[in-house]
Amino acid sequence: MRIVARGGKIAAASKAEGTKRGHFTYKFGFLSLGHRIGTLARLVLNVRGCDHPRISSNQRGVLMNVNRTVSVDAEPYSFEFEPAHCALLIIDMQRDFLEPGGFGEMLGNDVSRLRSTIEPNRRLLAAWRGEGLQVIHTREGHRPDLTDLPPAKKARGRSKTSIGDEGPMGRILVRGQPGHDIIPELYPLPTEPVIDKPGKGAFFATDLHAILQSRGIQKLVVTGVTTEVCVNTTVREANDRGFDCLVLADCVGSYFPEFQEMGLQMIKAQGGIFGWVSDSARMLAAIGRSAIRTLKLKVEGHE
Ligand code: C5J
Repeated sequence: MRIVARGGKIAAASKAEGTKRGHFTYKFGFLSLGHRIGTLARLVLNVRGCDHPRISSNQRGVLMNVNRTVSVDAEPYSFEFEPAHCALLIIDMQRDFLEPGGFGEMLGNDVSRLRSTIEPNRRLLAAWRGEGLQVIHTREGHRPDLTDLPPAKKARGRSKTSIGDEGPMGRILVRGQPGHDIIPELYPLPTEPVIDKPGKGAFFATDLHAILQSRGIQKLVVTGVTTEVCVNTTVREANDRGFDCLVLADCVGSYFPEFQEMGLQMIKAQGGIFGWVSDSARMLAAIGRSAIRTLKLKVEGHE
């Protein structure tokens, strides 16, 4: 199937080579024919006369060729990924860490410090979903009977209330309690896996690795809280398992400004010893560029 623009209208022409590698039909094989034609029609009609970086992901629809390489300006050097093999991994954006009365506050932290991460994550998530790319969420927490809670973790901090105790948002850091849930702004869609993890790293005692392998994911864009604890631990675990990780600085947060700074430095230092660091603006620009490039090639008949 070749889609071409003619006089502002879309014409679709069947071709014998329609399933060839690199061809539109092949690359969008998971979409129905009607959806593909409708999507490209919307794309062409929307993009004509638009300044491309300003096209919102809703306007664009499923624009990105999922097998094309996207290049994001990052440190220590550009991060490149094929959208089909990359997932957005959002770490622990739970009420227990971001709202008063939860685990974060119980440990003596000012939870308002994490709230600046919500809006960049929300915009990124909308764009990512708009392109039909993969999203995975994690939550830190424990079984209601606390059998997966190491006594050392329960005792740590020596605070009056600890994990499993009753708080204003239910039992602290316990699965199924209101505080354990993800904040409404970033709430997972039913199609997005949610990894419940008992530890700081998202690979420890979870099926995250199996999910990434079964979905052919090799690279991760990592966001969430907190930068130096669960984000860093997960990036290190992922790195040791052979995944490339890009951390977006404005989409990760810490209760401590100095840990935010050093948590990011530690990832990208020494030539990217654990991964790459960029920000949501540079990622959104890269997604926009890739979508437009794909569209131009299609309209010009190169794909
Ligand atoms: C912490 C986390 N900070 N999600 N957990 O205990 O980073």
